[in-house]
Amino acid sequence: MEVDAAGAIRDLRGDEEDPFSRGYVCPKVMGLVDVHTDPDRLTTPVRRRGGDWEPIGWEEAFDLVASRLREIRRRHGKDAVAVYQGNPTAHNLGLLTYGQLFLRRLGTRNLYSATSADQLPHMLSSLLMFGNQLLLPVPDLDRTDYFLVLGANPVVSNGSIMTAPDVKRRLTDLRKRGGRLVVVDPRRTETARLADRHHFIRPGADSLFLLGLLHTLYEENLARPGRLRAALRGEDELRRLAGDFAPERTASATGIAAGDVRTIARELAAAPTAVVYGRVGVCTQEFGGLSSWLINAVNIATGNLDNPGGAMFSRPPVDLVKLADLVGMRGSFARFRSRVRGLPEFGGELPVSCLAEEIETPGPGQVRALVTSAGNPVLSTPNGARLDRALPSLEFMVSIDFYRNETTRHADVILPPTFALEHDHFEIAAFAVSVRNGARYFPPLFPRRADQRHDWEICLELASRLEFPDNTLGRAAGSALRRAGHRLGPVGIIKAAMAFGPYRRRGLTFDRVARAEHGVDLGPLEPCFPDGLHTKDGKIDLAPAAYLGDLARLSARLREEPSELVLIGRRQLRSNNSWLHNSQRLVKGKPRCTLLVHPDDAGRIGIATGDTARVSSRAGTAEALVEVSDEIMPGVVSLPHGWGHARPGTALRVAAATPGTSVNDLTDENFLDLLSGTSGFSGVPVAVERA
Ligand SMILES: Nc1nc2c(c(=O)[nH]1)N[C@H]1C(S)=C(S)[C@@H](COP(=O)(O)OP(=O)(O)OC[C@H]3O[C@@H](n4cnc5c(=O)[nH]c(N)nc54)[C@H](O)[C@@H]3O)O[C@H]1N2
Ligand SMILES: Nc1nc2c(c(=O)[nH]1)N[C@H]1C(S)=C(S)[C@@H](COP(=O)(O)OP(=O)(O)OC[C@H]3O[C@@H](n4cnc5c(=O)[nH]c(N)nc54)[C@H](O)[C@@H]3O)O[C@H]1N2
Ligand SMILES: [Mo]
Repeated sequence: MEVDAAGAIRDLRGDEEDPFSRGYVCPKVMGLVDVHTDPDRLTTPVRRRGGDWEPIGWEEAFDLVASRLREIRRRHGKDAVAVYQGNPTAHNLGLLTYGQLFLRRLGTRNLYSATSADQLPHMLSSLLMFGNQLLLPVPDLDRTDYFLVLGANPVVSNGSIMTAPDVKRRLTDLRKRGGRLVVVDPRRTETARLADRHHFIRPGADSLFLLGLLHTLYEENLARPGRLRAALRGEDELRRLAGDFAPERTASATGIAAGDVRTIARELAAAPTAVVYGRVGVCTQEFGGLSSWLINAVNIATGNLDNPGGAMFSRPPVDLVKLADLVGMRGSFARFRSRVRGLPEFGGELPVSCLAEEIETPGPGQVRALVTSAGNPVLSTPNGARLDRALPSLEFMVSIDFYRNETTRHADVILPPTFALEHDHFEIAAFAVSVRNGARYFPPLFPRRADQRHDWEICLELASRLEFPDNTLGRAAGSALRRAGHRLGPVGIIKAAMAFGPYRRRGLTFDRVARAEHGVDLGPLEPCFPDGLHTKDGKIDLAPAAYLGDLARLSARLREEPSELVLIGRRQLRSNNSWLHNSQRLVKGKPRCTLLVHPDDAGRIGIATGDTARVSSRAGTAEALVEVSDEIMPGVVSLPHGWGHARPGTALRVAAATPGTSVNDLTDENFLDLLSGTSGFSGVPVAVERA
């Protein structure tokens, strides 16, 4: 870090001696510096009075929030208080520890998070096949000979459920050592440009493509599950059902020629090691559940699950899988259903697609209050516009966030935590899904001011005030919790968790990690099955009943006439979901929130680059700037998410000057993966015309 005489940050550089990142830093890093110094960032609590905001003290803010939430719970029951947790939770030690203590212990069924707008299908397949929602397979990127990427763009996203700093170099290395990269995506992405081959696929058709791969593997007698064969259950069933999905039969629905599918299947089987990897594009679509299952099934059928160069499992120093087992959180599915639409619970949470209707629909169990933490669901969830309209009807809303943005502007109180550069970091989640085992601790880069609070302190304080009945005994218990929490802190929890971790015998303690200036390298991934399976019978279920039941929905879709035009998303290097657009240096340049349209479609519609198009879906209408390009598949248009900063009442001056359009004013809360409840951001039917 370079700091000038006035104490301002001039430059941030990577750590070249970090064995893991080798000095690579994401281009968004300077954006973090901008957030740190952003005059729009809140550092003290604020309270809304009508359209005006006034700063208040922490004591007053905590009192207000605790008394309002208590009172609403007393009148309407626990389910009347909903919770939404956003994406930064996963990288925030305080929110992963004390955040869960407060938010999950509110005891509401109306628990929502970005999970159901993201990786839920992967967690579901891990639960149903391996017995624990956190046993997430990770591609062994540095050792594989064949990398088939479906619905992911790691060159831009930097890898997701695949911690792999400088993924671009790793992909180039793969090809240098003679390996092959094949990308299947409705857009010729930045990752596809590095690939040996790229195939367009119709959005939502991945499960048909994957069934075509399985069909070929079985029909041509190429399936070789190898070492894990004895641990498999349901192989005959899988083989039988794949029999119905010959690639010749599904080619028109997927847009991928049968010959190409067969070639990929043969290459997967012939490669010494190979791995199929799928991310957001295969999850947030109509058949996200089936897709995740089938990705695992292909990796198993080719003998690549849990073997070097295939899909493996990280072993982090904080063993989340084991901890989840210990505290009874190995996962759950459809234990209960949402009140209004009957969508299934997963891991104690309900799909975020049903949050708005749970607020709007009267009756017992109606949501009356909302706590949001590190999330911006108005911009990031399907039909965010409907949620935006529903939020003002709440009796009370509190947001733990340092921005007054499209969501938090509806709050009655905003409790701003310190920002990432003002607290320490110990990545639990990232190393749980890392392509190489490791650990790293970062102390804070800047001290916080005395009047600032960390996320964990805010959550601990609210838990202490809310957890117990409002009597003398309750208050004593609250103080005891507060004292214990402050004594332990988030690091105390890490220390305790590491004492249960897999490296304790090798003497890896928190202090050792903290002292290792460049991080600790714990070596390549190692096989862990069948011992590491968490299923009751110790086997991998290749044909879970939930998926078999969902195949009829897929077959019905195969018979339907496809929509003429469908919408997908697009991640961009200088954005991170909705919250880095208040950084001038990240938003400058030509407008990026553009609607990509294929030249054939543009010609038919009569629009050209630079025109404004009106896009409409069942959910709504929005205008967007057109960019004609053949990098997008014919019949598909793409709009990035996280934009739409023109809403009144926010305090984001830079973002408001380059607002863009929110794609989630077009996505549809009724268009989703009905099996898992995951939001459908890909393949939304739309109409486009010249505005
Ligand atoms: N159409 C479409 N929609 C999508 C997606 C898509 O691909 N297409 N992607 C989906 C995915 S994968 C995700 S993960 C979700 C993300 O959905 P959300 O998590 O709801 O949205 P973010 O934009 O990440 O909002 C993060 C919020 O947290 C705040 N914040 C940042 N750091 C911290 C912190 O340390 N503490 C606290 N308390 N607050 C913090 C920011 O100010 C911001 O308000 O969006 C989903 N929405
Ligand atoms: N720069 C940047 N980095 C990020 C983020 C960001 O916003 N900006 N967000 C972070 C978050 S929260 C996450 S979850 C990760 C996500 O990480 P990734 O999943 O790698 O990122 P995406 O760019 O969403 O990749 C999804 C791809 O799926 C394709 N796609 C869409 N529909 C389909 C389909 O039906 N089938 C197939 N096969 N492909 C489809 C899209 O064209 C896109 O290329 O990235 C993280 N990193
Ligand atoms: Mo995400």
